Amino acid sequence: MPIDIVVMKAVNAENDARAREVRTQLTERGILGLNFMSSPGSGKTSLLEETIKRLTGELRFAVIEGDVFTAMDAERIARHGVEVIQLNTEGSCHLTAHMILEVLPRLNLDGIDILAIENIGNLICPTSYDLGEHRRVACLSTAEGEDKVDKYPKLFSISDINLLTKADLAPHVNFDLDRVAAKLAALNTKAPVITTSVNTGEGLDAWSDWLRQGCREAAAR
Ligand SMILES: Nc1nc2c(ncn2[C@@H]2O[C@H](COP(=O)(O)OP(=O)(O)OP(=O)(O)O)[C@@H](O)[C@H]2O)c(=O)[nH]1
Ligand SMILES: [Mg+2]
Repeated sequence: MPIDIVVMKAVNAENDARAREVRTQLTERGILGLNFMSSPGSGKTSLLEETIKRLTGELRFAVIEGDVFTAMDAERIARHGVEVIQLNTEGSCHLTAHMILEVLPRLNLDGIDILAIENIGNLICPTSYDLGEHRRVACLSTAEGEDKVDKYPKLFSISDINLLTKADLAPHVNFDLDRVAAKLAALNTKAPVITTSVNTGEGLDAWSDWLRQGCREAAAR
């Protein structure tokens, strides 16, 4: 018997209005706003740490860390001498633009090139909430399995870049990087796909170039 599938979409006009406020504030300052989204443990904070280390002296970062509980990720970022705030949702599976608007005044954004927002680890809820970012960064780690692009397509189809993280683990977890990269490229023809590993440094030059280009565009707005 065919399965009855019901699709229901939430409309969130209030969040969108707050997101526009955030985006305006960032745009006026020439800051590139990034929203990092992916599963828990797929390597968002590790990538941010490695990126900050590599680009120190060239680009200045501020970071908003989203987690359900703990300040662990903010503590990791703070070790790199970067302005950071930890947002705890205490249960909610995503950040909202309202939360970002609330904490923005607490960050010193003078001279900042990139505001990186690490969303709650989750492939579903964050995709429905514009945070006021300019670009959405989606990560998929090899350890999660090849099927995640098919099972959770929305994130990878609305993103501005798709990063295949933990490339160094691919041979150990039966993950065909080329096959998944092709699948992502077909799903989202506008977003580049970059294979990365913070352990080997693979892909981090291309990722840094993508950030540099985004910053040039943000400064020219
Ligand atoms: N082998 C390998 N391990 C990695 C890589 N990147 C991150 N890891 C490891 O993956 C684990 C999770 O990384 P995090 O950076 O904390 O992941 P996250 O996406 O920020 O996790 P949440 O904030 O909980 O959603 C850590 O033990 C990292 O050391 C990588 O490129 N290769
Ligand atoms: Mg993290």
